[in-house]
Amino acid sequence: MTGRISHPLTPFVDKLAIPQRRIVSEPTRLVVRIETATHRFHRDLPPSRVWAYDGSLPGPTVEVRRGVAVEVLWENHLSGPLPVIVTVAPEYAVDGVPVQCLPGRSRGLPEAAAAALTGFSVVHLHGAMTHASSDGWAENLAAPGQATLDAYPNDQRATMLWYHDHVMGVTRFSVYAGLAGLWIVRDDREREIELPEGPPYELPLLLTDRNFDTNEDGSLTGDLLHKTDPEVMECFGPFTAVNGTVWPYLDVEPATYRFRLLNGSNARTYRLVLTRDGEPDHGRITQIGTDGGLLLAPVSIPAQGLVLASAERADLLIDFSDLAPGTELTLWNTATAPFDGTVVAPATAGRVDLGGLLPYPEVLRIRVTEGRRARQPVPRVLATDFRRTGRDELTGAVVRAIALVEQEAEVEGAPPMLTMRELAPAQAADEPVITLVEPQADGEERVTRWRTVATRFEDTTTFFPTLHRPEIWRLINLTGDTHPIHVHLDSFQILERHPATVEQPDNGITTAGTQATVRLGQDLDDGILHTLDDNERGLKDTVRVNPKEVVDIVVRFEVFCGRYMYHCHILEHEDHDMMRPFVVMPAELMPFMDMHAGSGDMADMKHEA
Ligand SMILES: [Cu+2]
Repeated sequence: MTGRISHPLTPFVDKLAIPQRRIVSEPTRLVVRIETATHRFHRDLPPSRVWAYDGSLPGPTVEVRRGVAVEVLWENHLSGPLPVIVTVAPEYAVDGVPVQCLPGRSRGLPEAAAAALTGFSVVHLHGAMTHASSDGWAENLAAPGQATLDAYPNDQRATMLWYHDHVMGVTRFSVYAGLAGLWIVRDDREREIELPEGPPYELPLLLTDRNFDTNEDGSLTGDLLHKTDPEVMECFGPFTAVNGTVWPYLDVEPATYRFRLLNGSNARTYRLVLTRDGEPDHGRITQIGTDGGLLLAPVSIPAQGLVLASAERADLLIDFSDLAPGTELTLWNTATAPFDGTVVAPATAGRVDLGGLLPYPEVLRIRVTEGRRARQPVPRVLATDFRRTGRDELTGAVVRAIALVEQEAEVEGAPPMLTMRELAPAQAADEPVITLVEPQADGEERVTRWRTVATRFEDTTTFFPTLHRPEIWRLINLTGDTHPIHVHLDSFQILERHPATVEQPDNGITTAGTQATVRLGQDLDDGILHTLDDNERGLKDTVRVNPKEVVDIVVRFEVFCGRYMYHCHILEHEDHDMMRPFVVMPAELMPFMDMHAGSGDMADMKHEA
């Protein structure tokens, strides 16, 4: 399905807005009001009611030097109801067009439970190294009228973080309502290599997809609409906003710019392609950083385009210095939804795909103007403060395995249940297990069996990583979609991405058990590149796990102990129920921990690497 539907909003007529900056140079306490406000997403739209930090969408960008501690008093002044109409359309398609492609409720009724939400909040600073008490535990809520004081040491690598709401079960609505903002940590290395700092040459770009309700005549009301359909549980909005403006334009001088991108969408993955005169024009883009800060050396973006799933970031240098004033470039999204990792040629940029829930591929128009002509050389060495860990250095490390599992609903017509199932080595042969088959260098196969020890967020904690000790976490995707998995606290390194075949018996997925055979290292002809991209070789806090894939990451918690969480960053998945806790403990306390079922297997797991 590739037909066109009309543009209800004119693309590229509003200027890109830069969120207000809060530059912090010495230890400070900031006060941020979490409040109900109005925001205009496009000049052709009436103002929308939103929830926003300090009344602005996105919230103010906090910019701080490494090691400068910031406390934030998050004051909850929200007033209900939730400024989002939440609805499940009664059918997947109307007149052959999937309803999620369209604005308006498509005959769905507002969901009463969501309409009753009054504005409980909790703030998580994504990617931050904080004490657990300031990490924004999803159940530690502030009601309207209450406030929370959180401490952010900012003693970590320079990078762009983001703060957003994280309320248990309804994060998808409160972030969609507008509760997100950026937080930039800067350090000396960035100044040494003379990276642009601040506007006009350094620009944050926060991408979000949104949908709006319609009047009887089909015109847009401006009311935010979280619409799903009976077949797709995620919300994929048809309109892309950059820093809160739908399809903005940006004027640039013929100079080098630093774009700091974040995908802040609930569920939509972007594959960004820059075109000039209708052709991909990626030679001028150099990626220098990712979620966890600078890469070791600059890299090109992948040939197919820059893929960013929810919560992933990219730090780019883009050189416009060769271009004449009047030149126009366009940033497009070529990723269909739900995203499954399938590669698409960049030449498809600009193409509509209604079946792929991509009615409007526009993202941003860039116009070159008169001005300072200046090309910034890209340093050949970027980060000097980390190196990649090899598998040979991980002998004896604890190995943990997590299966990403979709279970059909027991009630007909209900969406499937998604869980992250924590696994432990299985002793008995008579229980449902995931069998992992791994070819070895000597031609032999290594076979391990894993039973399910936790599936839901409220199940017993089974992950107790030891402070300072590296661990390998294996993410095994048994579903048909890509899941961006985010681990709170320290950034991690992606060790390997393995292609894998998955065989599942009928009824292999039950509420408590998981049965499958997963064979690693197969050559798959499934249109997905099961390899690690160059821009994934830095430090990450969110990793895409594609279908038919096992991704091994190396986690190591270096500073803080306590209770944290990891989860899928598709917010509709995080809310139910792809989220699990873990507890970091110092080695000296481990002998005193009263371990529960599941964690008793740890002794066996230590020899797995
Ligand atoms: Cu997911």
